Amino acid sequence: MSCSTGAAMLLHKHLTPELTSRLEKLKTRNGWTLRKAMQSGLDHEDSQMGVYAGDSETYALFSPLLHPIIRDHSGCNLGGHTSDFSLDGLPQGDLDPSGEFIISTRIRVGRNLARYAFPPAIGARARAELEAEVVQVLTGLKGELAGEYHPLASLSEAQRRTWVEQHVLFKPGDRFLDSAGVNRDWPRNRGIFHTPDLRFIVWVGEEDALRIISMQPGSGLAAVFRRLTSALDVLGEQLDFARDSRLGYHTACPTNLGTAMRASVLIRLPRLSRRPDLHARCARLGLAVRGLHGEHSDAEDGVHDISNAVRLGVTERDIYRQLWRGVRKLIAMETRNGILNEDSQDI
Ligand code: DAR
Repeated sequence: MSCSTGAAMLLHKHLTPELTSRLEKLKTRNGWTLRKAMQSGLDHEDSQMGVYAGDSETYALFSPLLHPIIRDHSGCNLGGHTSDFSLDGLPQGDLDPSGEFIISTRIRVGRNLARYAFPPAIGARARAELEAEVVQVLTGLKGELAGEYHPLASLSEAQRRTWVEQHVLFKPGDRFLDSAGVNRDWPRNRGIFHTPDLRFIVWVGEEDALRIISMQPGSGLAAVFRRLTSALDVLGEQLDFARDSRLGYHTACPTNLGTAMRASVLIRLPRLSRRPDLHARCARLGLAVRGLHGEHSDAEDGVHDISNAVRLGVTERDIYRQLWRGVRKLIAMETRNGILNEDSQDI
């Protein structure tokens, strides 16, 4: 299914006075209301969506508003979402064997637990219970996934700063997340699980209950994908992830619904970076461009974070294939100084 992406702040576009009067008195079992859902959009006119979910029930109770917003943003008709982690028949060698372009590869998924409120709405006691349940499972992981958990409050400021600079650890939520309530009781019952080689990491209590991350230096996209798939198989057997057959995995932000997967490379594109059409070229390849320090950051020295633009209405296999093909084309364009365009047949 192809998905186009939508326009600017969607809350104002889709919230009518009739919908407001119809929804404003409703409340989920976790106390999430229409006002709380849209507080971030009310506080920040530059929001893309302007809404956050406090729990799975949010997507059902406020569907008259949220479903049009989600359709608009994702370009999908919400007819059904399926998962497919298979790589059979897809290229699995190194995307950039010479290492001239790709600095590192990272794939993350967001997950929330079905019986807890999501970070915007969760209370202090429930956040402590969720952390304890998740840490018990994480610390039981074996083999290449074995590691240790560190509550944020236990980290020295030097260790915290080092890991944040290395993009290993998360910071307090940005102004959008702060308005949505994600930073309440910070840093209590948030933490990071990691393997000794920092190639498998789990953030506990960031924007979603879990951000499950596989990453490594270089361009081994298949190895990163397989490590994540293995982890999700084990974690999914022990943790009840919030999801349904229409929206896929439920996330606090509707932009992450579906696969909740962002597969990315940090890549040097010094020649393409000087061209005004890099973002447009990437968009036509189904890719999004971020700066060196993730969302809302700028590129530095021609280094960009390139990732899949769509998460809903596609499978994890689709995302792998799209990133693979898109990055190969960008590298070909870079080596020919952008002379080729993305639908050229000889790249
Ligand atoms: N700032 C929110 C969410 C944008 C997507 N980024 C996330 N989920 N981290 C907005 O509606 O603009």
